[in-house]
Amino acid sequence: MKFRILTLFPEMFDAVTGASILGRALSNQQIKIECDNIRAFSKDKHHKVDDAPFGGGAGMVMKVEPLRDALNSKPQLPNSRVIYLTPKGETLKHEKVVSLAKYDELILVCGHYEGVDQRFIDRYVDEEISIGDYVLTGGELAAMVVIDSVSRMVSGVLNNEGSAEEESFSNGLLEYPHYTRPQVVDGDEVPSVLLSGNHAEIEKWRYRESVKLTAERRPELLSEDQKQALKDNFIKKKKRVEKKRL
Ligand code: 4HQ
Repeated sequence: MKFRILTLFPEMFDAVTGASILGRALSNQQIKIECDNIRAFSKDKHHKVDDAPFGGGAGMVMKVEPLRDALNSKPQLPNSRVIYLTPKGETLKHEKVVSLAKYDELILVCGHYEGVDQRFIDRYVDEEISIGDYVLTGGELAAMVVIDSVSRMVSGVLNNEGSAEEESFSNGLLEYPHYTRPQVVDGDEVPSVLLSGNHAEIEKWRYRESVKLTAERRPELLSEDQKQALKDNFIKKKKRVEKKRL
């Protein structure tokens, strides 16, 4: 997977190229990150990349020509997508991350100031993506979120091949809680089922914990079947309590 970034601040991407899993994916050539500095494509003597908005108002708008020339400075791969990061875009979700991982190249356009001239978006951008309902100072952090989340879906990037599948969202649920050594810390114990060695029971426990947590925090993520199963369970438990009372 190749990530090409059009940005005014290429240094910001050092944050993801050096460290941890992405650093390894880069040196293993499973991913590639290339920055093009938009300012280098300004033909203006002051390297101007923005200008005042037509119609008036506060802030500045990024000009079409430097963005267009930065984009066209390299050939686009055949299976490629041009993405503009903006709060107006489709909110990034797990399913979107999975589908973006199918491209050979993602070209991420990072805006600053009030954003970019609409004519650049209309002519060159395939899709607009938002990383959430809040406002950043620029598209760079959003682009890094796309790079990080998409990279870990690229085959071979994660050490543990299963770990992308086991996590939150891959089964549509929030993940069950995790525990590691020691068995007791400050008097707090690990749930005994996890020490039982009974893998069928452990799997059942983890699934129940996932459904419980999802019902509490993100009920909108549960399917109708999962909600019905929770209700049936609740009724069963109530009946058991009533029977004990008799
Ligand atoms: N911005 N998700 C404004 C974002 C953003 C987001 C990027 C700030 C674009 C012009 N991008 N610039 N939220 O807030 O993607």
